[in-house]
Amino acid sequence: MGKLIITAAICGAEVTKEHNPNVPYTVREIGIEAEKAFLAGASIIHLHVREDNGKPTQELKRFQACVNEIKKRSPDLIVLPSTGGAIGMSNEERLQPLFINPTPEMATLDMGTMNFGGDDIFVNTENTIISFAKEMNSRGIKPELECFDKGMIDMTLRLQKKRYLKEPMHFNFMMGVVGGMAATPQNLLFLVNSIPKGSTFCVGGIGKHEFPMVSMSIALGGHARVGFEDNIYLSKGFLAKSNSELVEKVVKISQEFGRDIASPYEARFILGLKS
Ligand code: KMH
Ligand code: ZN
Repeated sequence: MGKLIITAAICGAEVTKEHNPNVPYTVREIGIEAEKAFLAGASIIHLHVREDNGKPTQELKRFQACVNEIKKRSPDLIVLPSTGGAIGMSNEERLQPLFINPTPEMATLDMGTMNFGGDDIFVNTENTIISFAKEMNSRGIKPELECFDKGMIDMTLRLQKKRYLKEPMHFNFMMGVVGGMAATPQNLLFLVNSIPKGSTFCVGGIGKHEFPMVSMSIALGGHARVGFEDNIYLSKGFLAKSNSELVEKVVKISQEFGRDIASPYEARFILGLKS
């Protein structure tokens, strides 16, 4: 089996220091968390950014400052900014990280609208997805296709047929979001069996589902996403002190499965990124 790419989703838009005081907000905190995750084995940082008070923002200036800080500390890392942002943001707000300089190698592309707990709706209409895909294509940015249920894979396949998405495609299956697909082995197998041959995939799970889902992905030849965006606990009742502890845990699991960890250089090769 090929090497494992580890993505660290270090910050997210929803989790706060009230949930875990180690969630990074400031530019410096984000840079340090990314560096620690890199040193532990992550090759991709899935990036959301915050104002110093923790408020999620998609402001280009803030993204640029955070990317500069990350690249200053860990130049090899692949930075994969979010175009999902936070619930309620406009499409224009959400697209700003595509204008980071130099142009990001990858960015998230959320493949459908869904409930997101309580009264929240994460809106991604077909036209929104197409317009985001066009923006990414025109800048040579490889989308990471965020699928929270099977219908989002079907949307992906439709848009790929219409040539809005290029092959080989890279999927991220987020399991266990309230409003998305439950984090069960059967559901994950269904998703993995539904994507075209030659695609790559990564798996993340919310809360207690993070490590079981990631372990399944490792066994199935997929890649792994961990981080405070999805889960703040290292184990039941024990808050992680840093995203790097979550990355270290995946590294151990992967080694038990006999899979080595990809460096950022190797991750670029696996994902077909030009660099
Ligand atoms: N914060 C969620 C509403 C992404 O990064 O593209 C959306 C999200 C997905 O986190
Ligand atoms: Zn995200």
